[in-house]
Amino acid sequence: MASIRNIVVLTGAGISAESGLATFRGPGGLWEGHRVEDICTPEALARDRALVQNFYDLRRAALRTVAPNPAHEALARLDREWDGELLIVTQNVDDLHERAGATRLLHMHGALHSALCEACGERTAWTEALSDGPPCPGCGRAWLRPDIVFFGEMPYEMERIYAALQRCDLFVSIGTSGAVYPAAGFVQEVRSNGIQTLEMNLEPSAGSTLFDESRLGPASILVPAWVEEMLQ
Ligand code: BV8
Repeated sequence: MASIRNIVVLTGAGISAESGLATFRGPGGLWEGHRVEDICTPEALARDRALVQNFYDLRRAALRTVAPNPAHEALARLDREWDGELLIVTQNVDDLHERAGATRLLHMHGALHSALCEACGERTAWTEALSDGPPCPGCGRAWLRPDIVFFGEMPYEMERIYAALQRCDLFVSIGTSGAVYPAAGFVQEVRSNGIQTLEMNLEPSAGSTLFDESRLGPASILVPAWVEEMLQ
């Protein structure tokens, strides 16, 4: 680990599971009762705006009922104390990384706590419901949608992510099933540059065999232990 200066950490729904937020593809998962295609696509928003808006209104409201867990706290500690480069790339749309204190962070699939205006393109911090069609703070028109990257839409800040992947010495994946691209392809991207890779997950992800090391177990145990190792 001595030669490690620059780290990229990818997180998925599994890091928030112990905070009480449902993951997507596990039993009782978020998509249960809904087909992903019915909710998380531009076509779904056009076809049944109320269904999609309500789905995200419920999840945005649920943020008030959960708190960061030791895994989020540990990554925030690494953020504070790591003097090399660090970028936390989260697929999650919850605000638990921020609330734990992480700052070197980006949401590649958008955020529940942000709204996007389909009329003027402005993105605004947002905590309330969108179903009742509130006016956009920028242009005043009632075309706000969840600032979420739907399937078929381009994830945010891909240039910045790939630049960080090119520069890093260690790529760590935490709590993701490796089912969704392009995030699931990042490990492949860094392997070709001989970068060290570590996965921490409750069970082997789809890409487990691509990682130099795979630690299985709950993030609230594995992540604090790993951060302790890195900061020694
Ligand atoms: C795009 C929105 C291109 C918010 C989401 C090949 C190449 C490129 C693209 C594709 C491709 N094949 C198909 C595609 C298209 C598609 C895709 O990947 N489809 C999949 C289903 C095959 N990808 C896209 O459409 C992406 N866009 O590619 O654009 C493009 C090019 C040109 C022009 C335009 C576009 C957009 C993808 C983003 C979609 N939005 N979410 C929301 O509703 O939340 S995806 C959704 O899944 C979430 O963001 C979530 O984060 C993400 C991934 O899920 P995970 O986070 O991994 O969660 P999951 O439940 O699956 O797994 C949890 C894991 O945690 C499990 O492994 C479990 O074991 C573990 N776990 C559980 N508890 C714990 C734990 N681990 C540790 N501790 C615990 N306690």
